Amino acid sequence: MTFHDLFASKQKNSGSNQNLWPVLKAITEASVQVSDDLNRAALLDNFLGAQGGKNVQGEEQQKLDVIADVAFINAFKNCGAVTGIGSEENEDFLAFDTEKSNNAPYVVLFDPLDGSSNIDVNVSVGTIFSIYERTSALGSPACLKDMLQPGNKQVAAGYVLYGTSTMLVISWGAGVQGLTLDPSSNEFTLSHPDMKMPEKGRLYSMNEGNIKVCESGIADYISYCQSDDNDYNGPYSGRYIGSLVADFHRSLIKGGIYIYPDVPSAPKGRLRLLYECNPLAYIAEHAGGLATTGRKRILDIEPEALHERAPFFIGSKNMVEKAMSFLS
Ligand code: AHM
Ligand code: MG
Repeated sequence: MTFHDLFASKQKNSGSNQNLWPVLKAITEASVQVSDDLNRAALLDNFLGAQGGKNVQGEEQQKLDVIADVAFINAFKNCGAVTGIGSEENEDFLAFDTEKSNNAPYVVLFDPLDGSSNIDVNVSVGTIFSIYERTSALGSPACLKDMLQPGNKQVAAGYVLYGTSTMLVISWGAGVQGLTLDPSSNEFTLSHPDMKMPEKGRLYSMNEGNIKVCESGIADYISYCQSDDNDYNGPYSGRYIGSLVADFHRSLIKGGIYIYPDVPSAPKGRLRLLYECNPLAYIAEHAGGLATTGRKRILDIEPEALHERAPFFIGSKNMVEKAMSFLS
């Protein structure tokens, strides 16, 4: 079943978000282009390596970060249903501010290419996106308030994983659907209907280089995972790709936990609330999983800034609850 047919069949029953399709179509079009760029990057001039600039968070931008950012911005601008966007790669949000876009109902927050330190080494990366209805009046340009909504207001969210195949995992409130890109037709086709995250698992995912500098409860939880004295009576397996989308996708399918706590080099956590934590938290919860800061639900945080960060514990419900029980 194609993405369009899937969306149409689910909408028939719910009737909500009727105008969402152009936004979802824009995501598929840009991600097909990015997928193609990633596949051929090493063969093309000027696709691999650093761009030579830093983004607003002081991180080195890769050429493909910028190429992906432009692809998604253009797709959203042209789709007619998005009034403005916020992106990891741009300091300020962008109001498209045309007559048509000022009357468009949605804003999108996104990380165009997550895990970009993995591009040059041919390891999976992803795009993460979050869609909201605007709060400002139709007829006006998008404003910052449209962007700073809590995750519990998302109307759709998801990610594209550029892995051994390219997959779109998405929810618009009707379960979590996984679609695989068929390269022969460039169509996303339903491959993983109604995805559910196992309630528990035996895989943990964390940059363990940070274990000695984060709060002691985290080291205690990781020791629990590694001990004979846990719910499996033997060590879990550690798995860390360093691409959030890929690490999360594994947990979604097999069961597991991903942790990025606050650390001295990132005192509020490394991951960005609006376009990394919220969309994945939305997917996790719709699949039966859990996402918290270690202390509170991610989706209930009232954001204050476009690029704000949060500590992130996400994955199988029982595992996240267990990890949280180690924090004082
Ligand atoms: P990015 O958006 O600049 O790629 O940063 C986010 C990435 C995540 O994909 C990944 O989980 C994390 O940063 C890795 O951080 P670290 O290298 O500190 O383990
Ligand atoms: Mg990112």
